[in-house]
Amino acid sequence: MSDTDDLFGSAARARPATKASARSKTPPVPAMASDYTAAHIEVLEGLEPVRRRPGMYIGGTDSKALHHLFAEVIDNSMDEAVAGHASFIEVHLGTDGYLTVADNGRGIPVEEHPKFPGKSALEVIMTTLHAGGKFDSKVYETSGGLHGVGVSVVNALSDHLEVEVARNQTLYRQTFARGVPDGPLTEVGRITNRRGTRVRFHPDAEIFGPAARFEPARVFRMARSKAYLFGGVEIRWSCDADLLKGIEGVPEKMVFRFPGGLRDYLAIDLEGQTLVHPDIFSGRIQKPGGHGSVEWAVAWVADGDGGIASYCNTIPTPDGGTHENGLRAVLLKGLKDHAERSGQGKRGAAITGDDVTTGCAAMLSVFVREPEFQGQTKDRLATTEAARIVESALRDPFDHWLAANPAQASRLLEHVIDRAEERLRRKQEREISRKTAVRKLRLPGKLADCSNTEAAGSELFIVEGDSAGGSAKQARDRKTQAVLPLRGKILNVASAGRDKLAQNQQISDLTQALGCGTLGAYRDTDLRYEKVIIMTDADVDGAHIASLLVTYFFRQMPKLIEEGHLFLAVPPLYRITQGAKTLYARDDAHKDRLLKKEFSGKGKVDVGRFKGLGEMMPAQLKETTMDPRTRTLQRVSIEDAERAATIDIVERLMGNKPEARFAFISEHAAFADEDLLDI
Ligand code: 0RA
Repeated sequence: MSDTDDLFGSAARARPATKASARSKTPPVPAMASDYTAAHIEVLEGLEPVRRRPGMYIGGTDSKALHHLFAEVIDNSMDEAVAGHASFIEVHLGTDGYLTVADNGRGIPVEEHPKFPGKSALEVIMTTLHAGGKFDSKVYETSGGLHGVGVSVVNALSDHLEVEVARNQTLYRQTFARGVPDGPLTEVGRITNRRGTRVRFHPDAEIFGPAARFEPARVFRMARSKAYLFGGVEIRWSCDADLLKGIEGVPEKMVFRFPGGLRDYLAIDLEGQTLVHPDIFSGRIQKPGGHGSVEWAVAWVADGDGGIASYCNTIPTPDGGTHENGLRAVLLKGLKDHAERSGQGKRGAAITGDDVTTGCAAMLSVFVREPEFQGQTKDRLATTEAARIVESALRDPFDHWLAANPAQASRLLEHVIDRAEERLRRKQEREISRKTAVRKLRLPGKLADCSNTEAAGSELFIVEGDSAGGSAKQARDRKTQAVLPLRGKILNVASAGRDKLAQNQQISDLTQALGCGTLGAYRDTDLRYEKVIIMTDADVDGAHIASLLVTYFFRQMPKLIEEGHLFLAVPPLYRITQGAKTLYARDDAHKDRLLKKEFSGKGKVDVGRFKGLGEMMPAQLKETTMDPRTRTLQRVSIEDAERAATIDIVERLMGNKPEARFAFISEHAAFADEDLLDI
């Protein structure tokens, strides 16, 4: 339409507001700034709620809310452009923190507002809540403004805002501070080379905090998205160079123009990527008034994840929502139907929505009335109607697209079925590996493991009998010490055959607890403990069990001994008490030495002999045998083990003198110095 002639034809209406008012029967608008006191109060009352509760209008006072101001201002210009009145929009971000949005549209009307005598329409729009859309719904219907709260909110939350309108070959200007006019709308002069509206504003630090700044990259992306969401509108971006230091991907100047809308943007975005099919599936269903409109562009990339970028009323919805669900559903249904039609129904049945959308690069834009957003950041569309709108809009076009390109449709179907089969295969693999992991980690039920998962610093106590096992479990440091009780005598490894060995519960418990494997399969790195400590009673049976165990290690995992991991605990045989003094002796010789050296003739000396570990109090067991600070450990050398493994030694150990065991060990053990502490 020929806007200028129609709208600015009347010379009278082309005059500034003051003169226009003079011509009308309403009182003139005051011309002096000082006369604006009344207006101040009125405006303050009108916009005060916005300043008092900004969150109610722009969703908060954080960076997202701050950038919402930009959306609000550019949306007004977008409306003008979408309506065909403006052909470009300029966006400029300055080092001074001001953001400028200008268009070459009709310009905000400057004439006296019919409902506010003496005030220009511009001033009413800038200072009255909700005045933007309601000014004259026939002429001024918002598109992006579907969600708009009006430019007056931006005005209220800016410490300074300036509007310039080039209209009727005249340039007008009005400035505001926190929503209050600094003075009336003034006529700056004649202008013939320009028309339209220019809004320049600076967000109020009182509202957004002293550090609040527009982020160049964010404003850049928002401006660009407006350009592809309203294909054909040209947006000219510029930003002061100083603001772009250290910021990548944001140029000082750039012109956005996507005549093909989302399709054009997606094509540029996917440049250099291989598509499964050559043609982007795209379309647009436009409803009068914008409500219920949908635009989409969809492609599948051969490698890579793709991704869906969706918008509702030009607001990005990075967390998806109902509109994306609608897209997923319609693509899934379309492909499954196509599989059916092409005799692939069975394979197609396995396809899920995720199979269709992984590798799918899509842009989706919907317009609905009063959209509802959900989630912490309100980044997900909740309006159920949107799913239906998208589905019904895309159903036929997608079927047609598939039918019209049989070759690429079958390539796409193959690709999606591949995804489904790959997903099922992976799921199967995961299940198998979980099972093996469980098997690998399955520990014997009797094992009281330590909480430390590292081998370094961990110890396993192999304990004879359940009662000693119980004491040991109480005496241990559960962080670093594990306890495995073995019931009764373990199998004589020397005489047992392979099969018998494998079937023996005690042996298999032990092997599992150690985790390192046996013989050729032994892996020192898989050993779950740094020290393996055999802890048996200081009697004949205990000695026998110890020698059987040492023999087992010697035969099945000699490396464990060679690497110095195997130890014998040295529990005491005697407790000697005199008054408050208690000492423990590990054998007869030790007892005699202690009695001579440590105990005087004064008072009764009591010498008690432990029958077994189970007889000791946990605290005693801890102090005498398990606590690294007070215990004695004997490291078993490979030579010791070799001797233990020979029958005659075993017989000797099985003899009636338990002390012989210690004599044997003392003779042959390679002591670990750090552990050698006399009790
Ligand atoms: C109301 C009516 C008309 C235009 C506008 C508002 C308008 C607002 C903005 C905001 C930014 N740029 C804008 N451009 C136009 C048209 C009716 C008329 O000209 O009388």
